[in-house]
Amino acid sequence: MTVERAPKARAAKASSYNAASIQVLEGLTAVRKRPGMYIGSTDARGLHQLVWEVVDNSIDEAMANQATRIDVTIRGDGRLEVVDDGRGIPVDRHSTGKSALEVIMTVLHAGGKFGGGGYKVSGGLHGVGISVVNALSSEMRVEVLRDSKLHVQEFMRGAPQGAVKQVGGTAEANRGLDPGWKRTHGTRTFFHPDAEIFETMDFNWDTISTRMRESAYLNKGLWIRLRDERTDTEKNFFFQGGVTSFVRHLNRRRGVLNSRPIYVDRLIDSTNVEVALQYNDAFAENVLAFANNIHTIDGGTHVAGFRAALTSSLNTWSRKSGTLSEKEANLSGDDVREGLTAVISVKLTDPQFEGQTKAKLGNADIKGIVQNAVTEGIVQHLEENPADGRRIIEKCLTAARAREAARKARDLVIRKGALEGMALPGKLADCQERDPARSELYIVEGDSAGGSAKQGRDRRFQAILPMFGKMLNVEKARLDRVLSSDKIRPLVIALGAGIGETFDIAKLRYHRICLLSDADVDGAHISTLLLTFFYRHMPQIIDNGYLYICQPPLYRVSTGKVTRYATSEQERETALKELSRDGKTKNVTVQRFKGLGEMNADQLWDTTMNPETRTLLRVQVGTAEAADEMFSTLMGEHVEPRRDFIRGEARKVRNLDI
Ligand code: 0RA
Repeated sequence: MTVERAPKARAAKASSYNAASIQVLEGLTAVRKRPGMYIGSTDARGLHQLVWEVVDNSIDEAMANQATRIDVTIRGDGRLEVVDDGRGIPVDRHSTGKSALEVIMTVLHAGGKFGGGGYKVSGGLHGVGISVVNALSSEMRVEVLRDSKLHVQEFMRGAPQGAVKQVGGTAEANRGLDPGWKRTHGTRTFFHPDAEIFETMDFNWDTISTRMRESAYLNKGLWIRLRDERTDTEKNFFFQGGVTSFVRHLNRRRGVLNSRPIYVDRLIDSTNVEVALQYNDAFAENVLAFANNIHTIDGGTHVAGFRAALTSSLNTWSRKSGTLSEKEANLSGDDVREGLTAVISVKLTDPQFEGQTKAKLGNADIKGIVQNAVTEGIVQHLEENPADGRRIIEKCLTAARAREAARKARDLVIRKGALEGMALPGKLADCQERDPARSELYIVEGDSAGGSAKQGRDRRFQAILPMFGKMLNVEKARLDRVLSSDKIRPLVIALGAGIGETFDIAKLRYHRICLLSDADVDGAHISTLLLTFFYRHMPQIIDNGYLYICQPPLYRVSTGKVTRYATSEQERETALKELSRDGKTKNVTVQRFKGLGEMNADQLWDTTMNPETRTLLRVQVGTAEAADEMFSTLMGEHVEPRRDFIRGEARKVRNLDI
């Protein structure tokens, strides 16, 4: 690892101001040299991380009850603007002789806010600091309105272009803002990401909009306005219902059991617990948990408290109301979570984030606090709405019976030894390699394509599993049906890692699982079904980045001597021009592959399977909500929302069909 060093011997003897400056530059230079260490990557994800860094600071002000509104604007000139009516970044002189503003903008991790009263965010995923945004922006401008004075400081690639200046008052600070918004204090930030750093400079409306919507749900009463000057669009997010609105939104394309979500909003000691839950008529569990607005994807004590409350209060209520007879066994945790959509949001003064990803809440006392609040909320709701209770318990009982059936089906398969990998399916052409890290499985649609793939592959490390015929829609099916499907069972056996509660990623036989299907509607449909299967039943495979989609070509453009393959019409045109230009022979032929079956073994190898030349798309799941929504809409029971979704969001569907 190389680290650029400032001339430290001299720096130590220089004045403290210079020493401090050099340290500052060292810090920001480190960020510019290794941006990935601070924002994860320099692709679209990293670019948007800059947006979250700035907006999260404003949201922290809202969480501390200091800000009521945030305006985010994607400017036509490539800058992003964020305005809030929070306290404003402090501008007074700091012990280093610089303004607090300059320190916050130029020193890594100089957060240090919320001395008292508010919820601070410590050790979480977010909060590498606004100075990181500054270091990675070709230009940044911060305007602070405090005590009716407007203070401005500008930066280039992290370096201040002069000290903070006082340049006016309230009128100047609010110039260009919504005329109805008369701020008396707040922060306004503009930044232009540095083109030397980022692979893309394109702020994505959908990405930012989804995140702003989520932030508005988690901070009820906060108004977030998002605008895009490039397209002249605007969206406003404001949810008086808080996480109740969030849950309704998540379930909006599904049939629901309790039309009014069960809602809890309690302040206990200094911890705020806000929870909403609503059952739908599908099977998946969708519980989103947040601590101080941070999405705790690995759960933690708040989720543990919620689960304990749900299981025990539903059992208690169902016994008391007679919905569950004395003879019947208690409902299990799994039974009460089928078809459950819930959002858990806790706000606490000193959150401890644990685990490798720091995405798990560790504060032990939160479990009991959440458990008490949620128990009380559920009991009260069911007493007031017994019909909701009966529908929910009925659903849990169905889940319990189905689980029993699934267990029997699974035991049957396990007894046969199949899931242990002892009897690999006959259709599988396995590879010689035994190290999963070097083994690839191609799941190929259609028998003839399967044949070409078997001939064309490198059998040392590539295995082929052909699949054909109608595949089961796993979104609609429970594990017992999934396991008895003769399309899915060979796949589960070939993968070797089991399924459901017994799934063990360590036993997975291939670390590259490649979906290969025709580039047409049917192919896309099969890919979608397989993606849904992996997402619902083996999400760890996606999480580990083991799932890929192949990119077979659509066209072959050839002069007889030279051959080019194209995966789009644009590529076909380019290849055609290129070959007609240098080709002295005039006969350029264009062949359109209608399906994989039309390619011979060599062509399939050259274009799609050869690691040297192929393109594989790695499947990534964006936010859990987005993925869940997409799958439930595309594969679920309700036709209407699917039609609306496909019409309204054709772009997302295309992404899914890749
Ligand atoms: C440090 C201390 C305080 C607020 C902030 C930073 C702050 C930062 C940003 C970034 C965007 N908007 C912001 N709003 C506030 C607390 C100030 C105080 O106690 O007066």
